[in-house]
Amino acid sequence: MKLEKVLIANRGEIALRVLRACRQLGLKTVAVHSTADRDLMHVKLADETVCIGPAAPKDSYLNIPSIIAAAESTGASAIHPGYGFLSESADFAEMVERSGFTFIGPTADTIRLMGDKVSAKKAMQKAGVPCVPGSPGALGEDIAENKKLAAKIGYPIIIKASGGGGGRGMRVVRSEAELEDSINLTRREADMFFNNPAVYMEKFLENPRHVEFQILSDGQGHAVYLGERDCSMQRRNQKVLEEAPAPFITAEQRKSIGERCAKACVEIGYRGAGTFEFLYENGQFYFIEMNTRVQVEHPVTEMITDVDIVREMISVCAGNPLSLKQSDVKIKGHAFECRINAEDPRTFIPSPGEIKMLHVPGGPGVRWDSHVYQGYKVPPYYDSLVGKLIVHDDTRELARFRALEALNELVLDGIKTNIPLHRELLTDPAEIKGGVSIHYLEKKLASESEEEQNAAKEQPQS
Ligand code: MV4
Repeated sequence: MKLEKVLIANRGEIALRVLRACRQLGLKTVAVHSTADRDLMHVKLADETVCIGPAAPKDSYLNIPSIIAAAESTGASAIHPGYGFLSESADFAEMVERSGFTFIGPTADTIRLMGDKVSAKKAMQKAGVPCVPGSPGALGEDIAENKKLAAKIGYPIIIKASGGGGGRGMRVVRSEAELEDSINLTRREADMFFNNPAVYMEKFLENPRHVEFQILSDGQGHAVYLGERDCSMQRRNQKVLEEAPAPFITAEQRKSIGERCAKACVEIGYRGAGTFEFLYENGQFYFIEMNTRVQVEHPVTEMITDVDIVREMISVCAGNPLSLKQSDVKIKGHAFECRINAEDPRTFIPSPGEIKMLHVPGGPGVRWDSHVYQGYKVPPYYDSLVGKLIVHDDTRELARFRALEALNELVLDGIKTNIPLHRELLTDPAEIKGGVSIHYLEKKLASESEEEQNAAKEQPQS
């Protein structure tokens, strides 16, 4: 290992996850934190700590000069960005490398390529990854031309901002009459939000699943795929419950798509951990975006493959060749991850505050990835994830039982959490069957609130 000391440019559970991987590799750690995060668990455990600014993310976890200065002053050799914050900022990766540190992730050029959804799609199409049918590139100004293109693709279509991603800057178009206004509106939003007016067109898939492939690649000609995850159970682009492998995906499909993703990584010289996001509908995979970071839900893949994704991403970014071959990757059993959020289980309003009592579940096949402890105060400034409950067992049904048992053992009092929602989801008939679409949860919540309103009308006195 050519690295000695890693600065962790993140907070919460992922900062602790990265710290654990560093310890496993014999690396020293530097925790940088905001003034609101002095009490974080990984700050207590790190070899060195640096306060990089006030609570507001733009003044601390998004403050590039502060983070680089902290790396400089502590003599760190590398920076791990975690997820969110600066993890997919090409400018940050570039600044880190120019300042003489190793960025634990792909090169700035790769992040830029994938951050621009039009160039990402072109690169993946060229590498043989199946994509959603759509415009060959960014849309031009000629409306007659765009109408022709949309007619050829077939309505409904979706207009997406090339600089967007993760569900921001998109508009569905159901008929030619709406096309011109929709393109113009999406363009203006794209220019405002992403400083890039480029938009593109795709066939709109009405009821797909979200299935993503995890890859590891060393940028030295070796890449492996670690199978796929199903992340369809989401609300407003926030994933709630993830699993691996994805229900009803065959070994042949896994191999076929996985091999194409791995080959694409070799072709673009990809370094680190990466995720290919697909929509899956009627037995077909359609690439939409690539994430160039470690993801929240990486543990479900770790559980079914026994590969330490975070350790491996650090190792390859330190310049080591991939420590495993594709033939070493064996998918075993089934895993679920419940994202436990500090929020009202019905309204989803964040619920920061002190954790008065905490008891975490345990036993075989149970993993708790969390930075919180009894007496910890969940601050109001950041996202509401307080822990991830990950379970593994031989079959999907056994893993589901295990998740329910573990949720029963879990005590997290003092703040509101979405634990009741997870209980509800893991006993939902459609979830038991598996393979729900990306719209399932929102439809379920809408129909439940309608039922409640009807019940209230029938009994106005209560
Ligand atoms: C789509 C789509 C349907 N058809 N593209 C939203 C997040 C962004 N990563 C891409 N998204 C979508 N792209 C086509 N051609 C539906 C969505 C979508 C979605 C995708 C994955 C997970 C959740 C979603 C929720 C709403 C819409």
